[in-house]
Amino acid sequence: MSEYQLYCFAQSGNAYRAALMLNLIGADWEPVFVDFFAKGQPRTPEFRANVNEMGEVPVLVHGAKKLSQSGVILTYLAERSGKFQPNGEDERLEALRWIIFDNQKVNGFLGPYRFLRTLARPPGDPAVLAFLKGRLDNNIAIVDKRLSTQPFVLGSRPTIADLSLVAYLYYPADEFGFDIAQEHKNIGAWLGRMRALPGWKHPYDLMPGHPLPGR
Ligand SMILES: N[C@@H](CCC(=O)N[C@@H](CS)C(=O)NCC(=O)O)C(=O)O
Repeated sequence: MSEYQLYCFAQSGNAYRAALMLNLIGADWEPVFVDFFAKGQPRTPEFRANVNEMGEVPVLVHGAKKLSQSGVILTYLAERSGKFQPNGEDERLEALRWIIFDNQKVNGFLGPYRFLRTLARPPGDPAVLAFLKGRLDNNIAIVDKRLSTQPFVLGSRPTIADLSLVAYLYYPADEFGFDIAQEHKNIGAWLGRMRALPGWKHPYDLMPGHPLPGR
């Protein structure tokens, strides 16, 4: 058995953060497929009792430890590996600030937007999509501005703040109906820098479950 197991599925950008981090630090890890689309597995009593009471992926298993929330998983892996770690108190707090902003306002809206637009059956209410898109345009522009003066979120080197913020940004533009990298040039360039890191892989190549059967 590998050292780490990651409960995940290919369409989950939240899980991608953890999967990408594991790959970039060269960890010995394996995915554990969670069938969200056909079985609604994270919503089952079994999953909540045995894997994560919050009913979510990602969940990282490391020996007796079972961690959820991608920000917690990223922090744990950074501390263990010494890689992508913010240095000192100021950087640690700054990384946490961007991870929370990302979870709530950037990928926290982008994930549901893509899900309701492209993956949900039936698709989401257009009024909900319009609300999310309006918030997204504003919040993605904040990240783009941040990246206009420095190559990575905290400065000159990539950290867990970058790994959090890339969550949904490598999925195909047609799943969103707009091209984030094209519309936001600083984000586009930054995604290129992240893609160049040794061990980078696309979410559909890193986690099981793509393509969805029958789609
Ligand atoms: N803030 C969480 C978000 C996790 C999350 O929302 N995961 C989704 C998959 S992308 C999930 O498991 N949803 C289960 C459900 O909606 O039933 C994190 O960063 O780990």
